[in-house]
Amino acid sequence: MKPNTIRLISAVLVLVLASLACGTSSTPVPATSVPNVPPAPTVSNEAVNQWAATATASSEFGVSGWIATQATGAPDVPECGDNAGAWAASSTDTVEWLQLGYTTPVYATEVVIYITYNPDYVTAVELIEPNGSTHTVYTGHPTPMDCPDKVTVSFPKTTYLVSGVIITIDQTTLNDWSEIDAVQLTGTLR
Ligand SMILES: [Ca+2]
Repeated sequence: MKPNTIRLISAVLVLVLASLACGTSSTPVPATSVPNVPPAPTVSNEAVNQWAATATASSEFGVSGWIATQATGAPDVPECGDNAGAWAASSTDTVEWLQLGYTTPVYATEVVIYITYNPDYVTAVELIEPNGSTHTVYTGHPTPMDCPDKVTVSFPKTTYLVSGVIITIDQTTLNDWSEIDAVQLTGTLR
């Protein structure tokens, strides 16, 4: 082989190798993953548990302790007994009501009443729609129970939104206070 031919072949080989090397490094890597796209906002159908945000009552025993708003928020009475962290009426032998408001209206399925002194004198539980309409979901007679007690009132999911609860207690046969520490509302957003 002539030297010129050898040089020509060598030059071609160098060019081919160089182009292969360049091609390898510059070839775009095909996309193998889909970019993260945030899911469209959806209304969850999971249960929402809420503690009361507001509370009023037919009467209140104290000026800071035992007032209606002591039944807002999560339970904070550590053990059964007469405790200022719960709501108590002004008298011990009356029929009284406690009305609670919740931040997020839900299609309700359950109300749980935390009673930390003299349960269970609950005689009615009503649900309140945002427009003020009320629906009775529980009625009963005063039935003394061990203290403390959670009175759970479950019912088929409402067809209307619920933003409040009214609890009626009957202390006429008790002649002592029946105190409510907290009230949880459970439901779904749709
Ligand atoms: Ca409380």
